[in-house]
Amino acid sequence: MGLKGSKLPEAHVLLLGLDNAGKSTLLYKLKHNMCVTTVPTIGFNVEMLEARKNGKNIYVTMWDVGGQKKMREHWRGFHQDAAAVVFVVDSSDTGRLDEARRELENTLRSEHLRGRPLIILANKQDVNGALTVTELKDRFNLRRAAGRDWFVQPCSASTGVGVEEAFRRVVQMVKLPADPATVKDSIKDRVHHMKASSRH
Ligand SMILES: Nc1nc2c(ncn2[C@@H]2O[C@H](COP(=O)(O)OP(=O)(O)O)[C@@H](O)[C@H]2O)c(=O)[nH]1
Ligand SMILES: [Mg+2]
Repeated sequence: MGLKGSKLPEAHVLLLGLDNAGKSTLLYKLKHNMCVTTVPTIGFNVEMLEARKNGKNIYVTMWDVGGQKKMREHWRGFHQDAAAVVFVVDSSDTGRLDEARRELENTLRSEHLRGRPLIILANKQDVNGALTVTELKDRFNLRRAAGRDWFVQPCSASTGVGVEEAFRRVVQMVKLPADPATVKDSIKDRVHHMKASSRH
């Protein structure tokens, strides 16, 4: 969890995407490096992962706030301190690609996320007929992600292929916060707020 009083720099990463994209599977694959059976995220999951950036140890805190419609309004509250956005796409669900693209566009419109790096995970590459990175880039019209660093990484959260690479890319692209103390306080507030709102 991201709440222990560590002094290491901490980067907050938003793990976003439609429900069923594979966010929770990815998070637990990263955390435990094993496949787990997930249940739809009602509230949110948060995991703190250790990494090295520029020769220093850092924590990367990954926030998976759930992709279901009723939770999407809460995404906004997470934007303020985000060091990067990871947007997970089910590359095998071509029927929902437009919906995913619209969600991504909405997310990137947030003032708070201006200039934040974007890592799109073309997940479920193990499924026959899954879109390739090139196809996904075309469908998402990614030339418009101008003004930020972005990268599309193919992966399979269930087999683990590409997952380590995805995490390395995130660590490489995140921007560490200038003032970690301010970030810490707002995280406590946020956890309380999220716990309260996930109860009803
Ligand atoms: N075949 C395949 N299934 C996946 C992959 N990632 C996730 N899933 C499955 O997709 C479903 C939704 O995953 P979940 O992590 O709960 O999605 P979330 O709603 O984004 O958190 C689950 O049945 C997962 O087992 C993947 O890379 N390949
Ligand atoms: Mg989930």
